[in-house]
Amino acid sequence: MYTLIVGTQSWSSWSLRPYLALMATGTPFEMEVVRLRMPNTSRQTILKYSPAGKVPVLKYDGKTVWDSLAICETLAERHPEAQLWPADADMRARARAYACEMHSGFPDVRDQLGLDFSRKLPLPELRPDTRVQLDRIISAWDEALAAHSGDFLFGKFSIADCVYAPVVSRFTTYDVPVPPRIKSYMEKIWALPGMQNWLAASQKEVAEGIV
Ligand SMILES: N[C@@H](CCC(=O)N[C@@H](CS)C(=O)NCC(=O)O)C(=O)O
Repeated sequence: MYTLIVGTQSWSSWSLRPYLALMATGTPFEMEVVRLRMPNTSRQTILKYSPAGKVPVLKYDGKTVWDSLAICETLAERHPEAQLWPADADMRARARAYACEMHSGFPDVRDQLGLDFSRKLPLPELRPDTRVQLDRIISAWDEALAAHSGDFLFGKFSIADCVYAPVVSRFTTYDVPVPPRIKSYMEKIWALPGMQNWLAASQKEVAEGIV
């Protein structure tokens, strides 16, 4: 049995990624939510789960895996039947490049368009670096969607989609203008049961005044 420890769902983009991957395996799991941005307690609470002091964290069989991408990779290895990466080696290499580009990049998009999962907010005046990074995301998605038939970046749902799902939320929150192909991709991501669960949890956080 897996336990996934995540952060406040309205804010924790990193947590959403392995949650979607875990949902795609179809395996039952439990989830614990740590409240973020609590100056005196968040870090201490997370340290009880992982020495890295960050969420997400995956626990299973007495083992601990931290970092969203490491968790996704672990799930892909443990659940080959879920095909969390494309079966074709060349496509898999590109899907990994997409995932890693997001995992290690786009700092200005993260900074200026902060995740606020269930809210609608005005689009701020974008810094030049943010604009460049947004354009890169849009052109990378467009290229992948044009190259593969199916609903997702590499045809079938994969970790590349998990990694970009928080960006879909940011684009929706700030109403970032996107071309039709990207809009339809975003709708497919929003239709995932995991996204709908996450949205309901975020709406509850808003209603309860947690965020
Ligand atoms: N590279 C890490 C980043 C994890 C991360 O920054 N998590 C944030 C929440 S989204 C966190 O734990 N913040 C709590 C803190 O910094 O005290 C990953 O991919 O999991």
